[in-house]
Parts: sequence; structure tokens; C-alpha cells
Amino acid sequence: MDRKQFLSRSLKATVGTLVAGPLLANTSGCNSPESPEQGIPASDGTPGSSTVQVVLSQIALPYAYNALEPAIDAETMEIHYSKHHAGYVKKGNAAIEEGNVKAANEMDLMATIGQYGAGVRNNVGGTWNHNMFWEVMAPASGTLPIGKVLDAINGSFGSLDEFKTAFADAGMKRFGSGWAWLVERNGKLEIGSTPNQDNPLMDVSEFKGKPLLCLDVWEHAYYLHYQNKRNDYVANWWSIVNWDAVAKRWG
Ligand code: MN3
Repeated sequence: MDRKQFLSRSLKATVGTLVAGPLLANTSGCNSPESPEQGIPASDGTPGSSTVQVVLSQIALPYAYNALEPAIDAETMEIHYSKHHAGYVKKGNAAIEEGNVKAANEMDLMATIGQYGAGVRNNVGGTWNHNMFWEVMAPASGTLPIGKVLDAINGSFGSLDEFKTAFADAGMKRFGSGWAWLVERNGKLEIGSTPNQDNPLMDVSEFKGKPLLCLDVWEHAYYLHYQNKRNDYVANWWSIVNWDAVAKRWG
């Protein structure tokens, strides 16, 4: 069994009955079902256009659990992906079902999340954020920002090092659980953080924008290996940032 087969099998075992959706499509996370028998017309995402019950799905991990070592150890990855993330998806779908939550698409759901309870907000966010997190990392990626992304980083923060310091700061200063973000807003790059499983696409978030890069600073993301040393986790994390994915997100 080669690595790909192994990955595929372990993911099938892990994901179980979770709904498989188009991977990495759009902003990833939750997919509106569009099967013809349900007669759901394509949505242009305009608020107020036709709505459907959104089905959350977990993307297939694009690499093996141990692929991000030594920055993130295999046991942390496995628990994080197969327990924490899978849990958000399962609970999120249950909360959506229970609340009969409807939205034109995933972006619309995020933009209207404030009207639903904590179960929907936390688990929809938890699903979406982790799908993005897996995607913006890669094994010893060795990639660096280039082109438009590098120009924008230099323009907004002075240099790549200054950007990294400011981003790490956002992660370090987030009290308790949450996320650090790099977003694009009105053509400019901004750094910020959100509490719990909120994200910059949510109407309830004080920090808004189009997410380009995210870092999970919940203790479950690093505690097994780093214990209380969140700063070491953040420092080592730069070696596995997938800058190609960041560029793709900007478009
Ligand atoms: Mn997490």
C-alpha cells in the first residue's frame, strides 16, 4: 500500500459517513448540495436568492498525519483532524438540521451566522476554519511568498520578517482559544485574530476580510508537543506554510 492509498483508506475510515463534497472548491468548508433531483437552482450568492440547507463537509487531508513533522507531530494532527475537526462537522450538520438553517451558499451562511445559536456559529466556523487551515499548510513546503503576495506583504508590513512578527503577535495575544488571520480587504492586507471558531467572513466578527492565511492557536493544535510554549509552535509553523495556497486564495 503506497502513501496515497494509505491516506485514502485512513481518511475513508476517519471521515466515515460525512458527506463528501468538492474539495477546496471556492473557499472550502461547507457545500450547498446541488443535485438535480432536489431541484435546487444554482445560486449567484446574492442574499435573498434561493436558499438550501447547507451540508458541511471535511476536506480530505492533503498529506499524511506525520507529513508536517517536526513542526506539527503526527499524533496532534491525527487527533486534530479525526476528532476535533470531524466533531465540528458532525455537530455542525446536526445543528443545521435541528435549526433548519438555510443559506444561498457557504459565504451567505457565514455572512448571516449571527442570527443563529452558538451551536451553528461554533461548528460551522470550526468546520470552515480547519478546512482552510489544512489547505494553507504543506510538508516542509520551503515555499516563500512571491509576486503579488510578496509585494503586498512588503507594502503593508515593511518586510516578510516584520509581517511574521506581526502575525505571530496576533496569535500570541489572542487570549484563550482562537485564530490568527491574514486577510485582504479593499486591496490591502491586514492581520488580526478571532476568538473561538469565529472567522473574518462572519457578520459577528470584529475583524473582517477575505481570508488568505490562518493559524489555529487553540491549545489542541499544539499542546501535546509544545505544552504551554505557543510561541515555539508559531515559530516552527512558518516552515510548513503553503504560500502557493495563499496566492491561490487571493486569486
Ligand atoms: Mn483546531
